[in-house]
Amino acid sequence: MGIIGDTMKTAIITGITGQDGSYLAELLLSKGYKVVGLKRRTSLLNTERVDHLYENQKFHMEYWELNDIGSLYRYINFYEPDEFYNLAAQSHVRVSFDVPESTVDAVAMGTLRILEAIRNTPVETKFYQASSSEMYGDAPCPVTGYTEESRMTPASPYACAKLFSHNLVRNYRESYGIHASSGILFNHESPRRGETFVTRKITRAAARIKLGLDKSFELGNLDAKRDWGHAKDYVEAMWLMLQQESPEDYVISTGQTTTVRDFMELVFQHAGLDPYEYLKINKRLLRPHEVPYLLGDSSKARNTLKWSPSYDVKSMAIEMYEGDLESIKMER
Ligand code: NAP
Ligand code: F7E
Repeated sequence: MGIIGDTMKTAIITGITGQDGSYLAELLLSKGYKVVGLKRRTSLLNTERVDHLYENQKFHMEYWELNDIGSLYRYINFYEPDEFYNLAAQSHVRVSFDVPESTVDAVAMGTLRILEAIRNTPVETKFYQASSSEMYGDAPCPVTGYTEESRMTPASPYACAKLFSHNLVRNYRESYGIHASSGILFNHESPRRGETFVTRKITRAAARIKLGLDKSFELGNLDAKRDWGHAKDYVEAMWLMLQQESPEDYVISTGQTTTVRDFMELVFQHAGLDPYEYLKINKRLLRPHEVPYLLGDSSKARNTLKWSPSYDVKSMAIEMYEGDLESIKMER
């Protein structure tokens, strides 16, 4: 009889060095999985988010890139994964306007390459695709939030490529019977969030100003609204999707939306600071096409997966600020 923490399952995770990859690896290892993380070669190691996992005998790392087909077949044949989580991507929306070709190749063609490898190897592998709320773009939002059925009008190269992959997952599921699911995840953050995403920019800026290290910080559009959740909660939903008998797509969100301005004020107020004494608006941080409003309706995931978030935006923001304050103090 299988018990929690004693599964014989193997999972491959792409994007292991990223925010979500690290939390998902922790979750799966705690359930007893063998976890194989796929990482691209970088001139600096870039494994800070997973360094603490190396001592676990069930954690393995292999080199790979989203455009490397041969290695995919090799790892799938060798490790025979029960589950494959595709989290790798050039995930910065603003940057995707600067480097559209490599972003689209990695996000769109990268997914196609993995699905083809799963289809053409004799290994039964369940597949998870990291879809995104950016796919809705500026489509009209229902009062209760976007659902799995809402219209999608992506507004960046990143979002167009994610929508291509999203459609491809459905197509491979229907055409070849692959257990492939997409999680339409709304923004999720954590102390491990990349430093150029707006929440982490704000919590780091507040911490550095609090410690007297900086006298100002820059932002772009303060009016955009996002449905912000915590990455730890969201990787749980990824795993739940692959435990279902039939593969389907699910919106994962908190159901609460907040402006960048309100998020900034919340963090600075917690720090005992007035943000407007330090804030500079930099037009270079605006996007050629902004997504103004995102709110998700995750009723399907709540009902079917029995998933619900444990953090709200305030508890998450405070955890991020306190995390930054501590780590900057330690660095000093
Ligand atoms: P992240 O922190 O930016 O991590 C992205 C990962 O992809 C990193 O491990 C990165 O490697 C890897 N990667 C990028 N380009 C690659 C390439 N060409 N070949 C191989 N690996 C490559 O992103 P995240 O926040 O964890 O998000 C995980 C996934 O969910 C992404 O697909 C993202 O688009 C999607 N998503 C995120 C959110 C969110 O709010 N966080 C919401 C919806 C969907 P390096 O460390 O070497 O750069
Ligand atoms: O921007 C505004 C910006 O870069 C949020 C990715 O994980 O979530 C993320 O994409 C909002 C936007 O995240 C700055 O204009 C203002 O309206 O933190 P962000 P994002 O673009 O929503 C989705 C779901 C993903 O799938 C992506 O992978 O904040 N904003 N001032 C700013 N944004 C940034 N980055 N920097 C600023 O200075």
